[in-house]
Amino acid sequence: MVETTQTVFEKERAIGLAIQMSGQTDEEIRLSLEELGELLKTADVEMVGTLVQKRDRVTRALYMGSGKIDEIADAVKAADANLIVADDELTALQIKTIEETTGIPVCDRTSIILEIFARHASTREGKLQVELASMQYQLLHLVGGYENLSRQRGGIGVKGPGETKLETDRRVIKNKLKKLREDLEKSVQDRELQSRKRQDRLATVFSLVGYTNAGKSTLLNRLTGSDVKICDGLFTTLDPTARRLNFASGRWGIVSDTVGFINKLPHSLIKAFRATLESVVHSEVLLIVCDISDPHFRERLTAVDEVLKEIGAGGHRERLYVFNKIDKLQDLDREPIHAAYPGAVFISARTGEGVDALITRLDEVIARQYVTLNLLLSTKSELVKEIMQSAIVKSQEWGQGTVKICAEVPSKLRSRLENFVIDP
Ligand SMILES: Nc1nc2c(ncn2[C@@H]2O[C@H](COP(=O)(O)OP(=O)(O)OP(=O)(O)O)[C@@H](O)[C@H]2O)c(=O)[nH]1
Ligand SMILES: [Mg+2]
Repeated sequence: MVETTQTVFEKERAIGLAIQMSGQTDEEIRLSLEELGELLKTADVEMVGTLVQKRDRVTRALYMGSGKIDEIADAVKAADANLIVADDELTALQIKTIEETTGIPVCDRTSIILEIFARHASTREGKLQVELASMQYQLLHLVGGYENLSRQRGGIGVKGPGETKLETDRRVIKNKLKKLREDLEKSVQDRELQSRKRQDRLATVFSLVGYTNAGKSTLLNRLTGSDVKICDGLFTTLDPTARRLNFASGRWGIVSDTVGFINKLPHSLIKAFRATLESVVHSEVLLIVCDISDPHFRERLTAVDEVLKEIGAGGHRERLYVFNKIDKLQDLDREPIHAAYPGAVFISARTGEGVDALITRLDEVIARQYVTLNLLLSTKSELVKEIMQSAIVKSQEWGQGTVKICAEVPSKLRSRLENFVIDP
Protein backbone atom coordinates (compact mmCIF):
# COMPACT_ATOMS: atom_id res chain seq x y z
CA MET A 1 0.00 0.00 0.00
CA VAL A 2 1.25 3.45 -0.82
CA GLU A 3 0.95 5.88 2.05
CA THR A 4 0.81 9.56 1.29
CA THR A 5 3.33 11.75 3.02
CA GLN A 6 0.51 13.52 4.83
CA THR A 7 -0.82 10.42 6.56
CA VAL A 8 2.69 9.39 7.51
CA PHE A 9 3.17 12.74 9.26
CA GLU A 10 -0.10 12.53 11.12
CA LYS A 11 0.79 9.18 12.57
CA GLU A 12 4.39 9.85 13.44
CA ARG A 13 5.47 9.30 17.01
CA ALA A 14 9.15 9.58 17.71
CA ILE A 15 11.65 8.49 20.32
CA GLY A 16 14.44 11.05 20.73
CA LEU A 17 17.96 9.76 21.25
CA ALA A 18 20.85 11.71 22.73
CA ILE A 19 24.40 11.01 23.71
CA GLN A 20 25.72 12.72 26.81
CA MET A 21 29.43 13.16 26.38
CA SER A 22 31.64 13.66 29.39
CA GLY A 23 31.60 17.39 30.13
CA GLN A 24 27.96 17.84 29.18
CA THR A 25 25.52 18.43 32.01
CA ASP A 26 22.16 16.68 32.43
CA GLU A 27 20.53 20.09 31.99
CA GLU A 28 22.24 20.68 28.64
CA ILE A 29 21.01 17.35 27.34
CA ARG A 30 17.51 17.91 28.68
CA LEU A 31 17.38 21.31 27.01
CA SER A 32 18.65 19.98 23.71
CA LEU A 33 16.10 17.14 23.71
CA GLU A 34 13.35 19.56 24.63
CA GLU A 35 14.34 21.61 21.60
CA LEU A 36 14.36 18.48 19.44
CA GLY A 37 10.78 17.97 20.64
CA GLU A 38 9.94 21.52 19.49
CA LEU A 39 11.55 20.89 16.12
CA LEU A 40 9.56 17.68 15.75
CA LYS A 41 6.37 19.47 16.73
CA THR A 42 7.00 22.07 14.04
CA ALA A 43 7.35 19.13 11.61
CA ASP A 44 4.08 17.60 12.92
CA VAL A 45 5.74 14.75 14.77
CA GLU A 46 5.07 14.00 18.42
CA MET A 47 8.06 13.14 20.58
CA VAL A 48 6.71 10.39 22.83
CA GLY A 49 9.87 9.44 24.68
CA THR A 50 13.59 10.03 25.01
CA LEU A 51 16.62 7.91 25.64
CA VAL A 52 19.99 9.24 26.78
CA GLN A 53 23.26 7.39 26.97
CA LYS A 54 26.35 8.66 28.75
CA ARG A 55 29.47 7.99 26.73
CA ASP A 56 33.01 9.16 26.21
CA ARG A 57 32.72 8.94 22.45
CA VAL A 58 30.14 8.22 19.78
CA THR A 59 30.30 4.66 18.45
CA ARG A 60 31.07 4.77 14.77
CA ALA A 61 28.51 2.23 13.65
CA LEU A 62 25.78 2.56 16.22
CA TYR A 63 25.79 6.11 17.62
CA MET A 64 24.85 4.54 20.96
CA GLY A 65 26.57 1.60 22.60
CA SER A 66 25.50 -1.81 21.32
CA GLY A 67 23.79 -2.74 24.58
CA LYS A 68 21.64 0.35 24.28
CA ILE A 69 20.11 -0.69 20.98
CA ASP A 70 17.90 -3.28 22.69
CA GLU A 71 16.75 -0.57 25.04
CA ILE A 72 15.84 1.62 22.06
CA ALA A 73 13.75 -1.21 20.65
CA ASP A 74 12.01 -1.61 24.03
CA ALA A 75 11.39 2.13 24.35
CA VAL A 76 9.92 2.23 20.84
CA LYS A 77 7.59 -0.62 21.69
CA ALA A 78 6.52 0.79 25.04
CA ALA A 79 5.73 4.21 23.60
CA ASP A 80 4.20 2.80 20.44
CA ALA A 81 6.61 4.93 18.42
CA ASN A 82 7.25 4.55 14.72
CA LEU A 83 10.28 6.76 14.29
CA ILE A 84 13.65 7.15 15.98
CA VAL A 85 15.27 10.59 15.88
CA ALA A 86 18.83 11.25 17.02
CA ASP A 87 19.63 14.67 18.45
CA ASP A 88 22.90 14.79 16.48
CA GLU A 89 23.66 14.38 12.81
CA LEU A 90 24.10 10.67 12.10
CA THR A 91 26.28 9.04 9.48
CA ALA A 92 24.71 6.83 6.86
CA LEU A 93 26.27 3.81 8.55
CA GLN A 94 24.75 4.72 11.92
CA ILE A 95 21.29 5.17 10.39
CA LYS A 96 21.62 1.87 8.55
CA THR A 97 22.75 -0.07 11.59
CA ILE A 98 20.10 1.27 13.98
CA GLU A 99 17.38 0.73 11.38
CA GLU A 100 18.50 -2.83 10.69
CA THR A 101 18.72 -3.65 14.36
CA THR A 102 15.42 -2.13 15.44
CA GLY A 103 13.38 -2.40 12.24
CA ILE A 104 12.25 1.20 12.79
CA PRO A 105 13.01 4.17 10.49
CA VAL A 106 15.72 6.46 11.81
CA CYS A 107 16.48 10.09 11.11
CA ASP A 108 18.43 12.87 12.77
CA ARG A 109 18.15 16.48 13.95
CA THR A 110 19.61 17.77 10.69
CA SER A 111 17.02 16.04 8.53
CA ILE A 112 14.20 17.39 10.72
CA ILE A 113 15.55 20.93 10.35
CA LEU A 114 15.84 20.38 6.60
CA GLU A 115 12.24 19.18 6.54
CA ILE A 116 11.00 22.31 8.34
CA PHE A 117 13.00 24.51 6.00
CA ALA A 118 11.58 22.65 2.99
CA ARG A 119 8.05 23.31 4.24
CA HIS A 120 8.63 26.98 5.01
CA ALA A 121 10.60 28.05 1.94
CA SER A 122 8.36 30.21 -0.20
CA THR A 123 10.50 32.18 -2.61
CA ARG A 124 12.48 30.72 -5.48
CA GLU A 125 15.72 31.64 -3.74
CA GLY A 126 14.59 30.05 -0.47
CA LYS A 127 13.55 26.87 -2.23
CA LEU A 128 16.82 26.64 -4.12
CA GLN A 129 18.79 27.06 -0.90
CA VAL A 130 16.84 24.32 0.86
CA GLU A 131 17.20 22.04 -2.15
CA LEU A 132 20.92 22.65 -2.14
CA ALA A 133 21.20 21.79 1.55
CA SER A 134 19.05 18.64 1.14
CA MET A 135 21.16 17.46 -1.77
CA GLN A 136 24.35 17.97 0.20
CA TYR A 137 22.83 15.96 3.03
CA GLN A 138 21.78 13.20 0.63
CA LEU A 139 25.20 13.10 -0.93
CA LEU A 140 26.75 12.55 2.48
CA HIS A 141 24.21 9.85 3.27
CA LEU A 142 24.44 7.72 0.16
CA VAL A 143 25.26 4.15 1.00
CA GLY A 144 26.14 1.96 -1.97
CA GLY A 145 23.42 -0.56 -2.81
CA TYR A 146 21.56 -0.07 0.43
CA GLU A 147 18.11 1.48 0.58
CA ASN A 148 17.44 2.34 4.17
CA LEU A 149 14.02 2.29 5.75
CA SER A 150 13.55 6.01 5.96
CA ARG A 151 14.23 6.25 2.26
CA GLN A 152 11.64 3.60 1.36
CA ARG A 153 9.25 5.17 3.77
CA GLY A 154 9.59 8.54 2.08
CA GLY A 155 8.73 10.52 5.19
CA ILE A 156 10.43 13.13 7.32
CA GLY A 157 13.70 14.54 6.19
CA VAL A 158 14.15 12.36 3.16
CA LYS A 159 11.77 13.77 0.66
CA GLY A 160 14.57 15.66 -1.03
CA PRO A 161 13.04 17.59 -3.88
CA GLY A 162 12.87 15.62 -7.11
CA GLU A 163 14.00 12.36 -5.64
CA THR A 164 14.47 9.72 -8.33
CA LYS A 165 16.26 6.39 -8.60
CA LEU A 166 19.02 8.05 -10.55
CA GLU A 167 19.96 10.17 -7.61
CA THR A 168 21.57 7.21 -5.91
CA ASP A 169 24.35 7.95 -8.33
CA ARG A 170 26.79 10.29 -6.69
CA ARG A 171 27.81 11.79 -10.00
CA VAL A 172 24.24 12.70 -10.84
CA ILE A 173 23.78 14.42 -7.49
CA LYS A 174 27.02 16.30 -7.90
CA ASN A 175 25.91 17.57 -11.30
CA LYS A 176 22.60 18.62 -9.83
CA LEU A 177 24.39 20.43 -7.02
CA LYS A 178 26.46 22.34 -9.54
CA LYS A 179 23.35 23.36 -11.46
CA LEU A 180 21.57 24.37 -8.23
CA ARG A 181 24.46 26.57 -7.21
CA GLU A 182 24.39 28.29 -10.59
CA ASP A 183 20.62 28.82 -10.41
CA LEU A 184 20.94 30.18 -6.91
CA GLU A 185 23.66 32.59 -7.92
CA LYS A 186 21.50 33.82 -10.77
CA SER A 187 18.50 34.19 -8.51
CA VAL A 188 20.49 36.21 -5.98
CA GLN A 189 21.84 38.48 -8.73
CA ASP A 190 18.30 39.07 -10.01
CA ARG A 191 17.15 39.96 -6.51
CA GLU A 192 19.97 42.42 -6.05
CA LEU A 193 19.23 44.03 -9.38
CA GLN A 194 15.52 44.30 -8.80
CA SER A 195 15.20 45.22 -5.19
CA ARG A 196 18.18 47.32 -4.31
CA LYS A 197 17.00 50.76 -5.17
CA ARG A 198 19.83 53.21 -5.62
CA GLN A 199 18.90 55.07 -2.49
CA ASP A 200 18.81 51.93 -0.38
CA ARG A 201 22.46 51.35 -1.09
CA LEU A 202 23.24 54.47 0.91
CA ALA A 203 21.29 53.31 3.92
CA THR A 204 22.60 51.93 7.16
CA VAL A 205 21.35 48.38 7.50
CA PHE A 206 20.24 47.02 10.85
CA SER A 207 20.13 43.22 10.73
CA LEU A 208 17.77 41.46 13.09
CA VAL A 209 19.52 38.30 14.18
CA GLY A 210 18.82 35.87 16.96
CA TYR A 211 17.61 32.49 17.99
CA THR A 212 14.59 31.14 16.15
CA ASN A 213 11.27 32.25 17.73
CA ALA A 214 12.91 35.19 19.58
CA GLY A 215 10.48 37.65 17.99
CA LYS A 216 12.58 39.13 15.17
CA SER A 217 9.74 39.33 12.67
CA THR A 218 7.35 40.72 15.29
CA LEU A 219 9.89 43.47 15.97
CA LEU A 220 10.34 44.19 12.26
CA ASN A 221 6.58 44.57 11.93
CA ARG A 222 6.41 46.78 15.02
CA LEU A 223 9.25 49.04 13.85
CA THR A 224 8.25 49.42 10.23
CA GLY A 225 4.52 48.71 10.17
CA SER A 226 4.98 45.77 7.84
CA ASP A 227 3.16 42.46 8.04
CA VAL A 228 5.77 39.74 7.82
CA LYS A 229 4.38 36.38 8.91
CA ILE A 230 4.93 35.56 12.57
CA CYS A 231 4.20 32.26 14.22
CA ASP A 232 4.89 30.45 17.48
CA GLY A 233 7.04 27.78 15.89
CA LEU A 234 10.61 27.37 14.76
CA PHE A 235 12.03 28.77 11.54
CA THR A 236 8.97 30.71 10.43
CA THR A 237 11.11 33.15 8.48
CA LEU A 238 13.48 31.82 5.85
CA ASP A 239 13.63 34.56 3.29
CA PRO A 240 15.32 37.85 3.96
CA THR A 241 12.99 40.83 4.15
CA ALA A 242 14.14 44.43 4.30
CA ARG A 243 12.02 47.44 5.21
CA ARG A 244 12.74 51.12 5.47
CA LEU A 245 12.66 52.68 8.92
CA ASN A 246 12.12 56.45 9.02
CA PHE A 247 13.16 58.34 12.13
CA ALA A 248 11.55 61.55 13.35
CA SER A 249 14.98 63.18 12.92
CA GLY A 250 14.68 62.77 9.15
CA ARG A 251 17.35 60.08 9.13
CA TRP A 252 16.41 56.66 7.90
CA GLY A 253 17.77 53.14 7.71
CA ILE A 254 16.89 49.66 6.54
CA VAL A 255 15.84 46.93 8.94
CA SER A 256 16.43 43.46 7.64
CA ASP A 257 14.89 40.26 8.98
CA THR A 258 16.29 36.85 8.27
CA VAL A 259 16.37 33.19 9.19
CA GLY A 260 16.73 32.43 12.90
CA PHE A 261 19.58 30.45 14.37
CA ILE A 262 19.56 27.33 16.52
CA ASN A 263 22.01 25.11 18.35
CA LYS A 264 23.72 22.59 16.08
CA LEU A 265 22.52 24.43 12.99
CA PRO A 266 23.67 22.08 10.23
CA HIS A 267 26.73 23.20 8.29
CA SER A 268 25.08 22.27 5.02
CA LEU A 269 22.29 24.73 5.79
CA ILE A 270 24.60 27.54 6.79
CA LYS A 271 26.53 26.99 3.58
CA ALA A 272 23.42 26.81 1.45
CA PHE A 273 21.98 29.93 3.11
CA ARG A 274 25.13 31.92 2.46
CA ALA A 275 23.26 34.13 -0.01
CA THR A 276 20.50 34.90 2.49
CA LEU A 277 22.93 35.52 5.32
CA GLU A 278 25.00 37.82 3.15
CA SER A 279 22.77 40.71 4.24
CA VAL A 280 23.82 40.06 7.84
CA VAL A 281 27.48 39.97 6.93
CA HIS A 282 27.23 43.30 5.12
CA SER A 283 25.05 45.18 7.56
CA GLU A 284 26.54 47.90 9.73
CA VAL A 285 24.66 47.08 12.92
CA LEU A 286 23.51 43.78 14.37
CA LEU A 287 20.34 43.91 16.45
CA ILE A 288 20.64 40.73 18.47
CA VAL A 289 17.11 39.85 19.50
CA CYS A 290 16.76 37.56 22.49
CA ASP A 291 13.71 36.09 24.23
CA ILE A 292 14.38 37.12 27.82
CA SER A 293 11.50 34.98 29.10
CA ASP A 294 13.48 31.89 28.05
CA PRO A 295 15.33 30.70 31.18
CA HIS A 296 18.17 29.58 28.92
CA PHE A 297 18.58 32.84 27.05
CA ARG A 298 22.32 32.96 27.79
CA GLU A 299 22.92 29.62 26.07
CA ARG A 300 20.83 30.85 23.15
CA LEU A 301 22.99 33.95 22.87
CA THR A 302 26.10 31.80 22.85
CA ALA A 303 24.65 29.73 20.01
CA VAL A 304 23.84 32.91 18.08
CA ASP A 305 27.38 34.11 18.58
CA GLU A 306 28.76 30.88 17.21
CA VAL A 307 26.68 31.07 14.06
CA LEU A 308 27.65 34.72 13.59
CA LYS A 309 31.31 33.75 13.78
CA GLU A 310 30.75 30.95 11.32
CA ILE A 311 29.18 33.22 8.72
CA GLY A 312 31.90 35.81 9.12
CA ALA A 313 29.86 38.39 11.04
CA GLY A 314 31.58 37.85 14.36
CA GLY A 315 34.08 40.71 14.23
CA HIS A 316 33.93 44.20 15.58
CA ARG A 317 30.67 45.21 14.00
CA GLU A 318 28.37 47.34 16.15
CA ARG A 319 25.99 45.21 18.22
CA LEU A 320 22.87 46.16 20.07
CA TYR A 321 21.31 43.58 22.37
CA VAL A 322 17.51 43.70 22.34
CA PHE A 323 15.87 41.68 25.11
CA ASN A 324 12.34 40.93 23.97
CA LYS A 325 9.13 39.58 25.54
CA ILE A 326 9.43 41.53 28.79
CA ASP A 327 5.63 41.38 29.00
CA LYS A 328 6.02 37.74 30.03
CA LEU A 329 8.12 38.55 33.11
CA GLN A 330 6.85 40.27 36.23
CA ASP A 331 9.95 41.22 38.21
CA LEU A 332 12.84 41.15 35.82
CA ASP A 333 16.12 42.17 37.42
CA ARG A 334 17.78 44.08 34.59
CA GLU A 335 20.98 44.91 36.45
CA PRO A 336 22.94 41.68 35.84
CA ILE A 337 21.88 41.72 32.20
CA HIS A 338 22.98 45.32 31.79
CA ALA A 339 26.30 44.38 33.35
CA ALA A 340 26.84 41.43 31.00
CA TYR A 341 25.47 43.16 27.88
CA PRO A 342 26.25 46.87 28.13
CA GLY A 343 23.72 49.06 26.41
CA ALA A 344 21.08 46.34 26.36
CA VAL A 345 17.54 47.46 25.50
CA PHE A 346 14.43 45.82 26.97
CA ILE A 347 11.24 45.64 24.94
CA SER A 348 8.05 43.83 24.19
CA ALA A 349 7.60 43.67 20.45
CA ARG A 350 4.11 42.41 21.14
CA THR A 351 2.83 45.25 23.37
CA GLY A 352 5.20 47.93 22.11
CA GLU A 353 6.68 48.61 25.57
CA GLY A 354 10.23 49.96 25.30
CA VAL A 355 10.09 50.20 21.52
CA ASP A 356 10.24 54.02 21.50
CA ALA A 357 13.41 53.89 23.58
CA LEU A 358 14.82 51.35 21.11
CA ILE A 359 14.00 53.65 18.20
CA THR A 360 15.81 56.50 19.96
CA ARG A 361 18.85 54.26 20.39
CA LEU A 362 18.74 53.22 16.75
CA ASP A 363 18.60 56.87 15.71
CA GLU A 364 21.67 57.59 17.87
CA VAL A 365 23.47 54.72 16.19
CA ILE A 366 22.47 55.90 12.75
CA ALA A 367 23.45 59.49 13.51
CA ARG A 368 27.04 58.25 13.65
CA GLN A 369 26.65 56.98 10.09
CA TYR A 370 25.93 60.51 8.82
CA VAL A 371 28.36 63.39 8.20
CA THR A 372 27.53 67.08 7.98
CA LEU A 373 28.91 68.65 4.79
CA ASN A 374 28.81 72.04 3.10
CA LEU A 375 28.58 71.55 -0.62
CA LEU A 376 28.59 73.56 -3.80
CA LEU A 377 27.02 71.76 -6.74
CA SER A 378 25.73 72.48 -10.19
CA THR A 379 21.95 72.76 -10.17
CA LYS A 380 21.93 70.19 -12.98
CA SER A 381 23.94 67.63 -11.02
CA GLU A 382 22.33 64.24 -10.42
CA LEU A 383 23.86 64.42 -6.96
CA VAL A 384 21.51 67.23 -5.95
CA LYS A 385 18.53 64.94 -6.44
CA GLU A 386 20.26 62.17 -4.52
CA ILE A 387 21.07 64.50 -1.63
CA MET A 388 17.47 65.73 -1.50
CA GLN A 389 16.24 62.15 -1.29
CA SER A 390 18.72 60.72 1.17
CA ALA A 391 20.14 63.53 3.31
CA ILE A 392 18.80 65.88 5.95
CA VAL A 393 19.13 69.25 4.28
CA LYS A 394 19.76 72.03 6.78
CA SER A 395 20.03 74.91 4.32
CA GLN A 396 20.06 75.45 0.58
CA GLU A 397 20.90 78.57 -1.39
CA TRP A 398 20.09 78.45 -5.08
CA GLY A 399 22.12 80.77 -7.30
CA GLN A 400 22.96 81.14 -11.00
CA GLY A 401 23.56 77.55 -12.08
CA THR A 402 24.85 76.47 -8.67
CA VAL A 403 23.41 75.52 -5.34
CA LYS A 404 24.99 75.70 -1.89
CA ILE A 405 23.78 72.96 0.41
CA CYS A 406 24.50 72.25 4.03
CA ALA A 407 23.30 68.74 4.84
CA GLU A 408 23.68 65.71 7.05
CA VAL A 409 24.60 63.09 4.48
CA PRO A 410 24.76 59.28 4.77
CA SER A 411 28.48 58.58 5.05
CA LYS A 412 28.24 56.07 2.22
CA LEU A 413 27.59 59.01 -0.11
CA ARG A 414 30.59 60.97 1.11
CA SER A 415 33.22 59.68 -1.30
CA ARG A 416 31.14 60.82 -4.27
CA LEU A 417 30.75 64.30 -2.81
CA GLU A 418 34.38 64.89 -1.90
CA ASN A 419 35.05 67.21 -4.87
CA PHE A 420 32.16 69.50 -4.00
CA VAL A 421 32.91 70.14 -0.34
CA ILE A 422 33.46 73.83 0.51
CA ASP A 423 34.27 75.74 3.68
CA PRO A 424 31.17 76.84 5.58
N1 LIG B 1 4.65 37.49 24.81
C1 LIG B 1 5.33 37.91 23.75
N2 LIG B 1 5.38 37.15 22.65
C2 LIG B 1 6.10 37.61 21.58
C3 LIG B 1 6.78 38.85 21.62
N3 LIG B 1 7.41 39.01 20.43
C4 LIG B 1 7.11 37.93 19.69
N4 LIG B 1 6.31 37.08 20.37
C5 LIG B 1 5.77 35.79 19.92
O1 LIG B 1 6.84 34.89 19.71
C6 LIG B 1 6.56 34.03 18.60
C7 LIG B 1 7.68 34.13 17.58
O2 LIG B 1 7.67 35.41 17.01
P1 LIG B 1 8.35 35.69 15.59
O3 LIG B 1 8.35 37.16 15.40
O4 LIG B 1 7.75 34.84 14.53
O5 LIG B 1 9.82 35.18 15.91
P2 LIG B 1 11.09 35.09 14.92
O6 LIG B 1 12.27 35.43 15.74
O7 LIG B 1 10.84 35.90 13.70
O8 LIG B 1 11.07 33.53 14.61
P3 LIG B 1 11.67 32.72 13.32
O9 LIG B 1 11.34 33.51 12.08
O10 LIG B 1 10.94 31.44 13.39
O11 LIG B 1 13.13 32.59 13.57
C8 LIG B 1 5.21 34.47 18.06
O12 LIG B 1 4.22 33.64 18.61
C9 LIG B 1 5.08 35.90 18.57
O13 LIG B 1 3.74 36.31 18.71
C10 LIG B 1 6.70 39.63 22.81
O14 LIG B 1 7.24 40.72 22.95
N5 LIG B 1 5.97 39.10 23.84
MG1 LIG C 1 10.73 35.37 11.79
